[in-house]
Amino acid sequence: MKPIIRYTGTIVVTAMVALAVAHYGFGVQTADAQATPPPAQQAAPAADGSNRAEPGAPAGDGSAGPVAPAAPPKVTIVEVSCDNATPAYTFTGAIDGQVASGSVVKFAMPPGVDIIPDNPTSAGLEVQAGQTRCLKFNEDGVFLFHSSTKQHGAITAIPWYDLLVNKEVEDLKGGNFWMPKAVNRTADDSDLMYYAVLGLSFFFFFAITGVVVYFVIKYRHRPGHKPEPSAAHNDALEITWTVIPTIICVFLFYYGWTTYVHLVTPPTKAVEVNVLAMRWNWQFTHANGVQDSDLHVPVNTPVRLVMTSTDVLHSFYAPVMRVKQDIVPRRYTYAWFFPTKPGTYRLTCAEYCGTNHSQMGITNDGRRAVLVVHEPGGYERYLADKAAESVKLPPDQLGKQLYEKKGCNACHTIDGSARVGPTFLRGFGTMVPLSDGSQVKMDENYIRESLMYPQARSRPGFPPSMPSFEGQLKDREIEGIIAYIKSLK
Ligand code: HEC
Ligand SMILES: [Cu+2]
Repeated sequence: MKPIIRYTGTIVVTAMVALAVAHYGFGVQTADAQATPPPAQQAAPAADGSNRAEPGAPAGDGSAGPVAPAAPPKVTIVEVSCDNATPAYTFTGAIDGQVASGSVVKFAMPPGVDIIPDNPTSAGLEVQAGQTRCLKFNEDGVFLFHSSTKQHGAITAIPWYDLLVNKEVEDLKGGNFWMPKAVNRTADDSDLMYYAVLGLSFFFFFAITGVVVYFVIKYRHRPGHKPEPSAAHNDALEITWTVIPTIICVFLFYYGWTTYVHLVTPPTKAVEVNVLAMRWNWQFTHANGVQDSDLHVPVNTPVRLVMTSTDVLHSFYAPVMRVKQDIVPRRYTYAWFFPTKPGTYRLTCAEYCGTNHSQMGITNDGRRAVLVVHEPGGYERYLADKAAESVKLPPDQLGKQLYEKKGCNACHTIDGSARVGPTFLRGFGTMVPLSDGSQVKMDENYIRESLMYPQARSRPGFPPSMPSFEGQLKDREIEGIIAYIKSLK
């Protein structure tokens, strides 16, 4: 037989045998058909005042009239018995802390340290040295206090899901030198591939380099040493260096291929979240209409992302999920994962998308957008509580929230300085100079037009870079933004 036929034949036969062994012997589990069914999508805004309207607090009487009310300070801190309450936190000193609104906090003050409220809002927040009290914080807010030792402190009550969002990301806890930990069930397969290729590379790098060094020394030129004649060929050697690499390549191909197919094929039954990427912010929309700039998902359920962009290429990247997918304007791309562990994880844009690419998803207080995997039941609670929250917000508060959550703050400021776009501070009611030399009054209509058709009028010194928010803001939300800009005097 000609050598060429012999080699090709050996490779083909070895490849087929290896493929058969890989498939029948070690076939990886694919298809997620038997995955835990997703929790019944509850479209439940149910604004039945979750845990806010507490008996202790005077009922907010619902009718928030248009007149600026000099409302009496609400009683928002209520004492409860420590016996039948499970405290979410325990404070043992005069320190700053964040607590979830509606939760019970236990104060166990050591001798010599007591807590004295600083202002009327903090009424009820009194704990004497050596005393133990359980207090319930019913409303969001900042409660200031000082201690007899003149230390100042603040307890901030925020919605429970914001507490999760503010948590430090835990990607690196439990990770290793090569990768952060994996929280996606399918990630095990792709991690295995990574380590297999890495291990093989290490092995061959050191093996080949070692042999090269050894031969260089052993067969170096020296006086009286004759080079040996090269062998024409060596069957045993040739078969070895054909068969072994072929087996390795086939295994890498087989696992790479099946893992890839699994990674890009979402199960049909999954919790779906719509992702809208824009310069420089995320907008995640859930089944019941709740929108957020952080991604909240349930644990032990497949999650499918349907993603698009309003402007340029972005890329969704959640390292703990081992998922990275480009997001392209005017088309949908998909990603899916199966979170296995509740926690707060990193979330970034992995495609250069302009000046503030590295700041994408950053909030006013400098926090980055995160991926929150909820405990069982937490995701449904999040959807309901979040929906209830946006219904009861006053317009300017809603506007402030949108200003941050819709990413206006990536281009605008509220402190008087210009960024990519003009500042909002003291803008309302002023005359705005336009590129064509004319002027326009910044009123409700101008703001609305700027949001819907940003390029309708251009302003000198600012690039026409604002994305259109047409179809992305409800009327209530547009009014909220107007109210917020009005309030910035
Ligand atoms: C990618 C950057 C960018 C983002 C994001 C952005 N804007 Fe703008 N915006 C601009 C620029 C640039 C201008 C000025 C030029 C123009 O009108 O096209 C502008 C103009 C405006 C104006 C007119 C103000 C004036 O003084 O002329 C308003 C109002 C406005 N934006 C509101 C918003 C709101 C509300 C959001 C968030 C929902 C937002 N913008 C998001 C870049 C942005
Ligand atoms: Cu981006």
